[in-house]
Amino acid sequence: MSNLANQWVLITGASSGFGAAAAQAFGAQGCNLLLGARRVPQLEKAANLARQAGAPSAHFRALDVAQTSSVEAFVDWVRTLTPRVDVLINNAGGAHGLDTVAEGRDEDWEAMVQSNLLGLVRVTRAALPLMVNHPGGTIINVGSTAGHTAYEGGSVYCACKAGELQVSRSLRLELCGTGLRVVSLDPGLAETEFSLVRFKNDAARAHRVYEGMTPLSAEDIAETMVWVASRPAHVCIDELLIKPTDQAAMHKVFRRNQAPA
Ligand code: NDP
Ligand code: 8X3
Repeated sequence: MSNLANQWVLITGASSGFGAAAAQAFGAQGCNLLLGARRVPQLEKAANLARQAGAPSAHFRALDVAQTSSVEAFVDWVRTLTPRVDVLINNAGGAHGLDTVAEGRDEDWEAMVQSNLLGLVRVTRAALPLMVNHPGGTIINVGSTAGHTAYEGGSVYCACKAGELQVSRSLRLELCGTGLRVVSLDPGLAETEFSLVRFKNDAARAHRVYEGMTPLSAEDIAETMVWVASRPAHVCIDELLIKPTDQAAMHKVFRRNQAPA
């Protein structure tokens, strides 16, 4: 039996991509799930798939990490289901636009800061009382290669993910001695709804991001989340960069069958 069996796992951004795949992967380990995101029908689908995968329970509720009141209501609801959370996955977020600073829009910048950065600290603050003093408990913060390397058009998104990394480092220091571990899981290109959101539902443009290369899948990341959370209690995977083999660096992506320029 998995050492994660019967643990309680809270996943933000569980309606698609990494979060939905994580619900299934932790469900397959016998975990109880607490799923949040704004799109409730997609959350319900993720919860059903997680139950089919083996989750003893999969609960879901609307959550907007950009709103403190929504985060607090969500965690109050969690308290009615369980007195403890063993694994917190701060995954909600994404990029909005690929504009230069000169062309950037306030609404895109604000949405990115609110979800990727402030959302992460809000959810963590609210959930921590349910986590402290559980040796082996795990907080997994989803960062990005964008938090390590800046790229044109990525300014605010890259800043948010660099912020995620520093928040994770601060939190690890603050929680030292509690038995809780803090992991920054930083993926490269992964084909989810990420690019569709970034390019505001322009499916052709989103598709081109992964053209001719083999990106990571949501399942690759979910499997890695299970791995870090299932290490022995004394082992903390502090920071983990995970990229497609075709992506040697942010700007070095090997693409097959590309017409010569
Ligand atoms: P998806 O777009 O598929 O998933 C994003 C998830 O975040 C959705 O469930 C969405 O739910 C949720 N979300 C966004 N804003 C909010 C909000 N304000 N409140 C609650 N939930 C929110 O993309 P990914 O699965 O790829 O992205 C997951 C995380 O991984 C993000 O933080 C992203 O930045 C990061 N990442 C992605 C990479 C990639 O290449 N795909 C690489 C590196 C990191 P809903 O819209 O229903 O609220
Ligand atoms: C998502 C990966 O390279 O599009 O964080 O920023 S990237």
